[in-house]
Amino acid sequence: NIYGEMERSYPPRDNSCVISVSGRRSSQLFYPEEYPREDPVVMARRLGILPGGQWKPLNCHPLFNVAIILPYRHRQSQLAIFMNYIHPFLQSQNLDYRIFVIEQSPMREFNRAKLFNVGYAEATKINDFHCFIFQDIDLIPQNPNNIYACTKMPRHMSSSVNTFRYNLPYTGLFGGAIALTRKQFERVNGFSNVFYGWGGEDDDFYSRLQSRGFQITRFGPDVAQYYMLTHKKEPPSTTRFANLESGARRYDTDGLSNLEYRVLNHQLRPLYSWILADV
Ligand code: NGS
Repeated sequence: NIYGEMERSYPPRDNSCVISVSGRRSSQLFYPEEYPREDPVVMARRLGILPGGQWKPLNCHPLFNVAIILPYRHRQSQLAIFMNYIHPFLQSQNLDYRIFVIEQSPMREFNRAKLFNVGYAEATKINDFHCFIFQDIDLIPQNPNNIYACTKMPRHMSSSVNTFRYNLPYTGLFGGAIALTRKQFERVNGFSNVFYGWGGEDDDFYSRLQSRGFQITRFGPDVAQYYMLTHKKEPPSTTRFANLESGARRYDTDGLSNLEYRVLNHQLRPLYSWILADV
């Protein structure tokens, strides 16, 4: 029973929301690109989503309070597919949630890890979020039992992705979609800020967790199924191995502790809070 592993955000009380969801089975035939696409304003109104992509159940007390942090640049159609899919998915889990899209300004290479740190920092200014999901927008969770909330241990959520034929490529993979409580995230000083370009930042983060004595957890492969929206592969960064090697020396000095960035723009959009950051 995976639910015994959950770390609740709020104490249970009368009329707490039920966290088990109907066991709709994931299937190999799953094409979220082809779901009917609703206009964001219409969708927000229909589903009762507040400006900035916030929602919580009104007929029961939610058990989980979650910020979903999505780093972003140049993937407009994926973003639309993701939002169209994820709100009904999250609502079926009765979460108190808010979605943040952290867009990196042009010029420098993409820095996924630093954008996660920025998302954490900006979300924390707004609300005392208990749990953070850090994930890529090209990953669509297939199984509604894959609860978008935190577990007692940091959790690798996307261990079963279609592009890997639903296998975990290596034990230390901690990329894609992960869930950590605020406490867990702060304990490791967040992500490293130095990984510009593709690759390695998630491996560094996994080492951070290990160095602080965390064990990670995963749900079973049927629950943890994801569908990856297709796109061109990014060329890997040439500095990633050097950054990984020197990583351990920087765990305490490189991360949330030295995070610097500028917010260039922000908007409460119908389905998410948008933040444009120069990192
Ligand atoms: C490793 C990368 C990780 C990446 C993983 C899966 O090689 O950042 O592949 O990538 N590590 C390094 O480059 C050091 S995937 O096949 O999903 O594109 O997450």
